[in-house]
Amino acid sequence: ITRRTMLAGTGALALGAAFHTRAHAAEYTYKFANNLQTTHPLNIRLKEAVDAILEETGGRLQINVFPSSQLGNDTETLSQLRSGATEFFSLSPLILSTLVPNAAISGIGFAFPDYETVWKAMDGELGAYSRSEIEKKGLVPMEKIWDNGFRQITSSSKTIKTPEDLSGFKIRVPPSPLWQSMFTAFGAAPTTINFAEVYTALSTGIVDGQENPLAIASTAKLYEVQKNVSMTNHMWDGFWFLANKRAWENLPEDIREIVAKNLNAKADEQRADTAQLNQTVREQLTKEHGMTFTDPDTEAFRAKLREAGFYQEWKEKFGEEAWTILETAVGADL
Ligand code: X2X
Repeated sequence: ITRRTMLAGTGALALGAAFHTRAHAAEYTYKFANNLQTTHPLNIRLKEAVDAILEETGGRLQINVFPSSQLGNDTETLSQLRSGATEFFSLSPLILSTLVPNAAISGIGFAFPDYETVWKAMDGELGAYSRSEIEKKGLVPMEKIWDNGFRQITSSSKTIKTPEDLSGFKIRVPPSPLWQSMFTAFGAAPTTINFAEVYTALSTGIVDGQENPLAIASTAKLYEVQKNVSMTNHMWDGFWFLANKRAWENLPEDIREIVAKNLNAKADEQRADTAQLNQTVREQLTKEHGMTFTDPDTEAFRAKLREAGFYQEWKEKFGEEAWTILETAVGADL
């Protein structure tokens, strides 16, 4: 072999190696969709998780996060998850209930008195029951649910002090029969709108109010279109981290273990962040964004649901097994 051929060969090898390194694409490239702003603790911790997963899989699994409903609204993205067009999606149990009816069991009004009871239930039998219902419908839930928080009612003008103040109140609710049922039981006029369209619906006056944890009122800048907050704590809500079954099983076992380990580990950090934010952001919403807070008698709202037959209706819908698991988890008859 002449000297020139050897040099050419070495050059080609070097170029090839450089090309391979530069163009090294992950073996698996998956999408993770969610409906929250990049500033929400869910996206902050999720970014850390996907970076750790890329690192620990040696670059084999790249998960690209699409926040703020970039791939579509919640209803559309749930369809994408089912078809495999999107491989991962974080979704409220109540919106998921359009596919998995009994997943909404964790959203029963006033079921959880505090976060201690929430996590004991969701990391215990109630969470296991919910995940088994989700798996029956062909989706793969990660073990630990992430936190959304206790939901509060906001309005553009009206102060919500008593259940009677909700009479005829034009309130947006997420796409879920349980939300529709709850606010109908309150005597309000609920309108189903996906979260991606909420800010516009409030700013144009299509609805006068909405309900969400304070962390979302802050990160979604709802304070720009809402003036009052009524701390009803009417429901705890979370985000199941869901995978498309085919996409999940397409991953080698060692990669699946790394994904589950990191997502479940970050759940604990996100729960702490979100609870803290829901605690501290009230002062910021008041002082920096001029929101007015009301701390109503929440028992009056709970009594209104009972009088309207809300608990009886949902006990019948969910069935004895699920209802018993819920009442055992919260340590009370609802
Ligand atoms: O749609 C909402 O209000 C939100 C963001 O809280 C949920 O995903 C249920």
